[in-house]
This record gives sequence, C-alpha cells and structure tokens, in this order.
Amino acid sequence: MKISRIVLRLLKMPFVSFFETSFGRVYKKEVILVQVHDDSGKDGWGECVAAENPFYSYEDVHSAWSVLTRLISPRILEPPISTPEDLPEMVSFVRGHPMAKAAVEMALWDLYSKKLEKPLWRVLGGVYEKIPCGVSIGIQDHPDDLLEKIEAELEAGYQKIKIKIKPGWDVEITRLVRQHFPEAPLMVDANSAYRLSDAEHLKVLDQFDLMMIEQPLYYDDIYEHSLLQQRISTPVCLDESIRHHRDARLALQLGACRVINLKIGRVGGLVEAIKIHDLCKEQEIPVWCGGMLETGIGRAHNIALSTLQNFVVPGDVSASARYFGRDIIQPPVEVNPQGFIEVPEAPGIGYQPDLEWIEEKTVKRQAITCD
Ligand code: OSB
Ligand code: MG
Repeated sequence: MKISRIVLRLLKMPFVSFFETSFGRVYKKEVILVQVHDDSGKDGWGECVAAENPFYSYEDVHSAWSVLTRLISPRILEPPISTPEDLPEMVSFVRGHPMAKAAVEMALWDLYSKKLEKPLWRVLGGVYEKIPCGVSIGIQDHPDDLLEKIEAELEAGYQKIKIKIKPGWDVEITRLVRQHFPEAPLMVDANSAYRLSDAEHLKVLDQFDLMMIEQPLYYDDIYEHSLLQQRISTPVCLDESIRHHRDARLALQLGACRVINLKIGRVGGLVEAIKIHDLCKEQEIPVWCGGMLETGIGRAHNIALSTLQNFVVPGDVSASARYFGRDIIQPPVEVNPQGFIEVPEAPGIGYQPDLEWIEEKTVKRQAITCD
C-alpha cells in the first residue's frame, strides 16, 4: 500500500442520553475519524477513541489532533507499507499517544482487508461469526432509572450488565440491583475511584456474585491491584492499567487480575491488542472487548477484534441506537434478540461509512498529502 492522502475529521454527535462514570458526565461525542486513501483509489477508516477531555487517560481530541496532523500522518505518507503490522514500528518514534496511533492503524487494516477483498475479522484470524454482547450503564440520577435501564437491556437480550460505581453509588446500589435481578450476569466498573485502603469496603461486594470488578484502584497501578485481589474473592478486571502487552504480562505474573478488558485505542492498535489476546489465551485468562462510546467506525473495529478465540466474555460492544439517533455507518450495528451481533462478511470493517452524514457532523477537517 502507498498512502497518498489522509483526511482527518473532528465530529460532534449528541448522545441519546448522558453517560456518567466516576470521572464525570458526558452529553456528546467528540471524535476524530481517520480516512486513509491509497494510490489505487481505495480508502480505509479508523476512529480515535480519545475523548473531549483527558479524564479516562491523558489523551484527548486536542492532543490526538496535534499528534496525528504533525507527526503520525506525515510519517505514513512517505514509504510503501506492506502490511498494517508495520505501523507500530513506524510510529514508535512518538512516545505514548496510543489512541492517536491506533486510529491510523485501524484505517490501514480496513484498507488492507478491502484490498484483499476479505472481511477484516477474517484477516485478523477471527473465528466467531457472531459475538455475545453486554452493556455498560452509567451512574444515574436515581436508582429507579438504573433498574429501569437494566430491565430494558435484559429484555433486549444483552448477556452482561455492567454498572458504573463510585463512592456513594456502590454497595447499596449493587445490593438493590441484585435484589431485582437475582440471576443477571452482573459486574461493576469503578474507573479508579478507590484506594487500597478501601479493600474492606470493596470486599462487601463479594456477596453479590459479580462476574468481576473492573479497575477499582489507581489508573496506572498494577501492584496494589494484586494486593487487593488477594483480599477479595470477586475477580479483578483491569482496564486503564493495561497499556501494552508488557503491562499485561506483569499483571498476570503478579496476579493483579483474573480477566482483562481489551480496548484497541488504549493499547495503541489491533497489533498490540492481538498480542495481549494471545498472551492471555496462553495463560487461560479470558478477555473481553471494552468500549469507548464509539461511533460506528470504532464499533466495527471492536466487532472484528471480538471474533478472536479468547474473547469468551460478552463485551461492552452494543447497538448503535443505544448511543446515537443516527450512526455514521450503514447499516447501524444491531444486536439480535439473543444478544449477539452477527459479524458482517463484506470486505474491510464490513459497514459502509455514511459520508453525507459524516460531512454534516464534521466541525473541523484537515487533509494531509505527499507534497
Ligand atoms: O471504563 O470502560 C470504561 C466509556 C468511556 C470511557 C471508559 C469506559 C466507558 C464505558 C462505556 O464503560 C463502554 C461503551 O458503552 O462504549
Ligand atoms: Mg472500564
């Protein structure tokens, strides 16, 4: 492949309802899309999952735009690229900024598999033709709102319910949810809202038969999670702390978690995500695909990744309609009544970007070309 032109777009899209975590509430999606064009006239799409503000991680749309326009895009215009697997090495001169790098790598994977006339998931080595889905439900204004949402999602067929927790919205809310839904596959995500000194408090959650507790402690910690895991019986799942396969290796060696949430953006791309997947598979540690409130482009990449063999827990990959009145791909992502997404067979990501709608939602645009 020879990349002749890269188009970066910043879009703003309102969410159908707000999403609140322990680090705050968002009402809209600000997102950078990467479109790569090659000299044969084909294109590929990627999504940068960096948010409006650096609250989940240090990257945000502003840092990502800067790194993408000044450094990463110019770098991939020059040489021929034989496979997207070359990308991590090509952009390693930039330290960090995994979400910016991942967006470009995703776009190359889409283009590459379109050129092979194969669906991306098969190019990645995926084995599942449908993937089990769960939902992530944010902190609500009132407990009744949460119960109502959970009921609707279970009714729709979703196979895992994840609720966000924070101090003051944790033990009692989980107890209430468990009382109403005694059989539901349930887990909680704290987004780093606790400290090791809260271990006794978190231990109270052990009685609710949770599938796991996600990222309870510091966003960059592995060691203290290993101490916490020794003190509670609920499996710890790491999200924020796992930045690359070396973190995953350390976490598994220390026993800091019993399951890993994999996000393409957080680990810098599909190549690194697959490395972590393979490492976990070897050690019989299950993984599942996390979400970053993606538009259809990022969602399609998550679906492709989720077809790899060791994705054995339902992910946070759910229907477009839970987020947007109108998504930017055609068809939108849909979940069947059994709670599965049927993986598309069309080449590349398998969903068509809706260019007209994308242009309408674009608030900033920059094209980068060879000269
Ligand atoms: O911690 O998994 C998280 C959304 C934004 C940032 C971090 C997280 C999340 C979610 C939502 O849980 C998952 C989704 O529905 O996309
Ligand atoms: Mg999380």
